[in-house]
Amino acid sequence: MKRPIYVTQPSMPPLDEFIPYLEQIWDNRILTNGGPFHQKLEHALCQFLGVKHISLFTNATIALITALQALEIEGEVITTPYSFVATAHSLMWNGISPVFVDIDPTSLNMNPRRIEAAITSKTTAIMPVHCYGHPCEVDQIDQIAQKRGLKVIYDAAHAFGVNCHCGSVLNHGDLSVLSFHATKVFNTFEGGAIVCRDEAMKKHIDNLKNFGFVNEVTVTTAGINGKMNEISAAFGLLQLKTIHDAISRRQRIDGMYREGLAGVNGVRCLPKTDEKTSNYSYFPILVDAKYPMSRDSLYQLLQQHDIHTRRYFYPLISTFPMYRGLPSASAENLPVATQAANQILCLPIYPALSDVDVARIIGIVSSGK
Ligand code: T4K
Repeated sequence: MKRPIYVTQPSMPPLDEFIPYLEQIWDNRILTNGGPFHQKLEHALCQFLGVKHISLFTNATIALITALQALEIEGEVITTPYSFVATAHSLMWNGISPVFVDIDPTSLNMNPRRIEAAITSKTTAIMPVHCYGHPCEVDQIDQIAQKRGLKVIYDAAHAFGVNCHCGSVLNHGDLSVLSFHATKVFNTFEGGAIVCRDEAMKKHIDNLKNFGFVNEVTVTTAGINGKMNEISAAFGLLQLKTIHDAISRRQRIDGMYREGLAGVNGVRCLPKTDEKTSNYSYFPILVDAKYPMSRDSLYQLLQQHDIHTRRYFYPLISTFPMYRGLPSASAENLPVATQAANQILCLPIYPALSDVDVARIIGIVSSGK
């Protein structure tokens, strides 16, 4: 039976290659709390990603919440409405008010030219998102933050292995947060991480993710339980072995879509990136009025073919009930994000997606039937 096609599917190494990892876990009976696979994965990821310190987490949402705690952020934080809802929720869980600024029409990342006008006496930080794994305008954002004395926490949930002009994009800002959810380029079933540059901060974050314990009898902060378990960490180590192949396969699919959709009236792809500045985690298209049907009709048409796309990120975070009353949440303040949310469609992209299926998707999008 033919399987449905999803917007993404996790990369799954052969099961028999995972068995030896499970045997070790069964053998030593350390299931969590910073066990041997956890230590190994932190080390391996620092090397692979080109970052100094990494703290593994149970998921990116808890990591974002903890990152804000680690930097003692309060008051207002400037962020983007064009993201997964966890970005703004992490602020709310810390009693912080999100202030939404519009996005850039080309990259769909936070528009740095909108930041300064949104700063008030209560602003303490900026939380941009490297949307679809495309680097934000990091130099401009970091410069504004420095000039105005603000912290920067990058939501880098999509940006595993992504570089900008000066190396890993994860080295920008005060902290960066990755997601290793099943739907991501690199996954540990559920998982996430905070990247930081100095050892004292890494210790502080490790302390926060372990209830605030510094030793058996001493609790110094009101921490949380954010630890990654050993099965997830072992799965991550196994995934790392094939990550280059997985990203290359995604790059090929990206190339096929770009070529196949180039002449389709009313369909726009985001600017082409290379293997340094992209991990090809998503393939977003913008469907405008020149296309023979609406974005939602195309979404439904694909569904009729058992192809399940996603409208990341529609609806905008700023339209959800807990945010829509904020002054910065109005559609007039966010015209570019509002338009993008109404036009966006993320097409399937994952290593196991065959060339034949990619060609079939291109055919449906091109012909509208
Ligand atoms: N910041 C940003 C910018 C994010 O995008 C995210 C998460 C976060 C923070 C928070 O990270 P975590 O706390 O999750 O680590 C998905 C993911 O659940 C979510 O992690 C992700 N962003 C978001 C963009 O996408 P849904 O509701 O679209 O997921 P779901 O379950 O509908 O999955 C999409 C498709 O993937 C399914 O149609 C089938 C396929 N799939 C999914 C799962 C879970 C599989 O084939 N296997 C699976 O195990 O949110």
